[in-house]
Amino acid sequence: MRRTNLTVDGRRLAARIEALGRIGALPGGGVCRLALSEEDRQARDLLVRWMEELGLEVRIDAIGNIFGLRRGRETGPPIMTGSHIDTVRTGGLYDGALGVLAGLEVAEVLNRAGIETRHPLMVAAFTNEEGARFPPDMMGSLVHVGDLALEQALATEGIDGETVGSCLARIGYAGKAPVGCPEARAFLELHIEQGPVLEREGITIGAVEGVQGISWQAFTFRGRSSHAGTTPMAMRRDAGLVAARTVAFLRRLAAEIGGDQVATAGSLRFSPDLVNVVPERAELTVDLRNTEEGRLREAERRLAAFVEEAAADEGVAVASRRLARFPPVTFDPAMVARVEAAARRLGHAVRRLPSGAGHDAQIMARVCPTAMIFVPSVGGVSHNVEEFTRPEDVTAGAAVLLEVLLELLEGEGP
Ligand code: HGY
Ligand code: MN
Ligand code: MN
Repeated sequence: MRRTNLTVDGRRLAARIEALGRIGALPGGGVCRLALSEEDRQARDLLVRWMEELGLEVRIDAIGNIFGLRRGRETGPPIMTGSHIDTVRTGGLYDGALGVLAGLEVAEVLNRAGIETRHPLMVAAFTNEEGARFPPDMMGSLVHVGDLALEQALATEGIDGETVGSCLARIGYAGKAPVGCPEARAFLELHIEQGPVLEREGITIGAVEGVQGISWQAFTFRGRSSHAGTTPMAMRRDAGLVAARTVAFLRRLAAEIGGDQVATAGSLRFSPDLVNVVPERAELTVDLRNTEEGRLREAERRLAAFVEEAAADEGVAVASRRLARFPPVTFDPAMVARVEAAARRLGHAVRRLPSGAGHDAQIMARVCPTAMIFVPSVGGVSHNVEEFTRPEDVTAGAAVLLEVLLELLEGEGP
């Protein structure tokens, strides 16, 4: 039985998604709003304006996390929702933005209905969730929960040599509010699935049970540059070869570990990167993920052994650097059950599933009861300019978010 007949306005939500998506819009479609870029600044400015128009009290903390507070009858820890507005280079309209803007939609529904909830509602946009420019991912929420020191985050150097601190200051989002507050009573994140499961099964809502473990490493291979024409093959110390063999090994590694194991070589750069010079240096990133920690560790072990042997065979030195490491996370069962029950009350097909992608909820789960709501990604595609979720599914996800938040805001559960 539904507690109210409040409904979200899908058109209003879609309009905000479109408006935000125009910031960093790519010529052929899609969005590029790398963390702390000029595009991120513009998106942040728009979000802050929307929050202020909704009467939310805006606070920006020292790592640039943006929080919009809607007061309740009682003070104390808020019920928090939200996600991120930074994107990868080939981003879409929905990854992150949906969760933040659906949170604004919930605030607007409550405003228009003149409802004062028991607990405060807080809508969050965490800094640098993607980690694509400045690893690790989920940086803003990690600092928020106290598992990454602010100084260390600010000193982080990005793939372009800039630091988080200098970029944050440049875009004007090195906020005055101390990091780590407010404590949330609970956290609920709406997000696109970014994978094929819900669409393949014709299901509208995912009640996400947890997030798989993530391991990001950067490998630097150092050989010797030499002439492509005069250097006999047996004399080469080809850093590029070792990197390329490692990329090929990843596919075999994922197949042999099996199960949910995935392995990705996302970035590979040679130096001096010239057609007639054997590469003296190769820099490779590896992203390994698994729902089971033990298997993820085995994948890391086998990768390290392969890299060691391949480098030794070629007389190449290798150094590795950890960019991010998150164990698998299980969400609060009662919160997951609330998502499932709310979806059913609203008449939507729902199933439980793990998240293949990392999310701020994965980090917030360390400090409060947390869960996620998924909606389908057309073609299972994301981190791709073709990313798309049907409007009716966007509206359904926001409706489930509203339904569960209303329960939490009136004090049921956490
Ligand atoms: O990498 C991830 O899973 C997320 O998009 N940051
Ligand atoms: Mn995301
Ligand atoms: Mn993403």
